[in-house]
Amino acid sequence: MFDTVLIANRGEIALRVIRACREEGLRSVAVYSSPDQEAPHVLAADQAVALGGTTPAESYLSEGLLLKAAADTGAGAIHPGYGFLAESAKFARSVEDANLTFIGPPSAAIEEMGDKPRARARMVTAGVPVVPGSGELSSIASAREVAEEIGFPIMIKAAGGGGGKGMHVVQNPADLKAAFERAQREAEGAFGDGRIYLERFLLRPRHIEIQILADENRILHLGERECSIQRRHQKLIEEAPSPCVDEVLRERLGAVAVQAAEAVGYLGAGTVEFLLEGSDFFFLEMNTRIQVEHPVTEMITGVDLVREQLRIALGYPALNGLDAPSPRGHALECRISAEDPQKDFLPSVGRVESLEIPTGPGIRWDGGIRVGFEVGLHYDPLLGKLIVHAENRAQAIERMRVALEELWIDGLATTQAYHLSVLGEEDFQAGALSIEYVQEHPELLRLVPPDLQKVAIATAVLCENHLDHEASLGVSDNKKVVGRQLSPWVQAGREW
Ligand code: MV4
Repeated sequence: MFDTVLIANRGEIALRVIRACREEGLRSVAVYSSPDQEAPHVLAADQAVALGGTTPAESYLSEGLLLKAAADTGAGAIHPGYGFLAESAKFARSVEDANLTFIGPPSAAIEEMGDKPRARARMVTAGVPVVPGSGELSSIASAREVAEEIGFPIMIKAAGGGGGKGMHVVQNPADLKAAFERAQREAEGAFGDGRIYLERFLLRPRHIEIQILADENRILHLGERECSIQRRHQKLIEEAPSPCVDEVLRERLGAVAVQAAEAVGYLGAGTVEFLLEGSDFFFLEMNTRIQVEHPVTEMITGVDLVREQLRIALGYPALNGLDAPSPRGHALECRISAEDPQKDFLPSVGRVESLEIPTGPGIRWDGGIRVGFEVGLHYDPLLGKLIVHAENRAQAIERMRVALEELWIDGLATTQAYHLSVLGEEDFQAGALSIEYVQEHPELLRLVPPDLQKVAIATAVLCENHLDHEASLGVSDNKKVVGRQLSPWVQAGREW
């Protein structure tokens, strides 16, 4: 049992966990690096411990410092958030060995899912469909044998990879030897583990994932999230439900996801990823953590997934023993990150000069920034997530558009405007999605305004004109127009 949780993370997810702790009556302890001295999560937590250091390795990845901070503050549990140490079986084991609660699955389940060919073999045993492919490949000859059997193109993957790292597509038999050798070399270099395996390469699949919750007695699923809109393995927009999953497919996916979690003795919140090709689906990997996009599931189910993580760790039954609620309406999430779509999504840096967060029915902002905060290059560029919920997908798109037009982050380039162009695009509106969507729609980049400063100036001019106009009408005598009355996006017009 524990009454204090150390949060081994920063940014929006640290704030998200702090709030859930508060609702659950738990004390929260933040940790921070030198550049994060005044970060929002430090101010929000009940207590904060300086780790020192600048790089992640010196701070949020330093297992020794984190365990010491937990001991020093009487924290009985550690929540790893996502990224950093969230999927380190070794860290989870250290936490367990220190007699602390790791808020996540047992370290053995992390380990099992972290080794991809081992996870594949497990899934086959558990009756979970996997992409046709091989086990660990010991030679080019064995690779050739499997490849000829399943047919080209194939994809060579690193056993220790995942999340898009260490993958190589091979189009034809002539390229197999070179690709095999390169994949092995790169896997050894990147993961210190040269083991590789291969799968049939799926063409234009969709990325669908199932949220599960597991307590000591049962495992339940909370439906799917559609995560196909991504770029270089970074998701941009997620939604729930998926526009291509009907109730029958949802129950098939859900049942299989539960089987997958059962097979590794799962506990807590987790996500089972699938690739969907037509109506066929294949297990890809399991993410043994809370995910960035968890809010879309929360919005359509009404379940607080982070609080469920805490409660399951405290020994309560998932959902207090109730059945999974049937989903209601539609939710979208746009990740707002400090990246410049005009510069091939190059990370941008700067001080947040002004910040206006949209509000209203069905609008949620999970953010990790405030005015005055310096966004540097040390960490992931995610600034916050704009999430909406509405009765149906079309209304959710409209709600998101209006919310995005209201959001105002001044001081650095963000992905905000790119999201607006996606929302207006017809394939997106029709739900015609695949993991190739962003690549297949290069025109969306040209719809992004070239320079937000210009929009700001245009707004200022419009405000001036507005003031002049009011003055000429004599209506401004007893009131002062300050700032903008409408979103600068709207004022400057939508034709960039
Ligand atoms: C694949 C695939 C096509 N065929 N496997 C990328 C992340 C990692 N989890 C597995 N990934 C893929 N595996 C086969 N057999 C295409 C991808 C893939 C992808 C998957 C999910 C979301 C985005 C993606 C982007 C590019 C490639």
